[in-house]
Amino acid sequence: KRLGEGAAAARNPLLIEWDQPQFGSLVLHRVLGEGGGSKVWKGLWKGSFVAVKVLKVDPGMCRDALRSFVQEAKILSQIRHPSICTCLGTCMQQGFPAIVLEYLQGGSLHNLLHNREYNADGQPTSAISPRLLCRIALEVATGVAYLHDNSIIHRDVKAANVLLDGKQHAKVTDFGISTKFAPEHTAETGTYRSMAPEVILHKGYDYKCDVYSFGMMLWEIAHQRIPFEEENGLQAAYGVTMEGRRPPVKPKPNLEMLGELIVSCWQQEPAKRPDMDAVVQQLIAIDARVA
Ligand code: ACK
Repeated sequence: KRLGEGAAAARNPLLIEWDQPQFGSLVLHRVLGEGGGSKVWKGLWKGSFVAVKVLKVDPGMCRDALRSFVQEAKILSQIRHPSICTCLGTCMQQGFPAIVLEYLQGGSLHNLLHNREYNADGQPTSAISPRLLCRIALEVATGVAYLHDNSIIHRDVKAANVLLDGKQHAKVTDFGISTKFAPEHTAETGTYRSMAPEVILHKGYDYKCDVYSFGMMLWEIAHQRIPFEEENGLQAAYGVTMEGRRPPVKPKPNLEMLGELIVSCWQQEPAKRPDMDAVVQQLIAIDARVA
């Protein structure tokens, strides 16, 4: 398949922008995965691999899916940071709305933490170094802090939305439900296990919902386990909101220093959580001390 062919886009009522005519030479190779109404392809453009996120357009598609895809494209094309997956261009042609992203070959942080090889005793065959994990946490924190500085709330900070490049540097992705800050956000969005209580309860929320989700991701990094793994998403959400429950904090060796930060990030009261700049500062200090 080739993108960017067909001047029909110009006559198209759904055409939002066709801002990157140079993507005419982009070739799609294979599907990397699907989810949330879009498919991600691995492609080749000007001799480099790229990831192409294509909205699945079908007759039953709701307007919201298109709206959030356009929102993601807009947000991504306005931002640039070493810890955010770079958007190389967008194409909003009917039948083929697509976002072209840098290709990140290292897989997701979720995959790094949870899909490891185990020996016959159920022990992982190799340990992930605490240094690498602290560096990844710091990189994600700088990416989210950058978003907040640019008035963007990610709203779905979690290990599956952090991808690693060839040198295992972390980049935040998936801006499908990100939003420009407005004081009265109430819509429920995100993923139950990592969603802040105020978001689950449809209360007003702000940047601090990302701090909560970051805290939950930090717990996942420090324990290399899924939070509330014995419960389904709804049970976890009930425990978090109604009972103030959180997973027990007992970090793996050499990651104990993350414990206090985790607890401060997921406080019930958003105002008591640190802002992302403070989280970055604390992670810099931890990173310098980790063995
Ligand atoms: O977890 P994964 O291996 O990484 O599977 C998902 C899949 O596409 C559906 O989202 C992968 N993916 C998303 N964006 C990129 C990217 N920029 N580079 C490489 N893989 C990506 C994601």
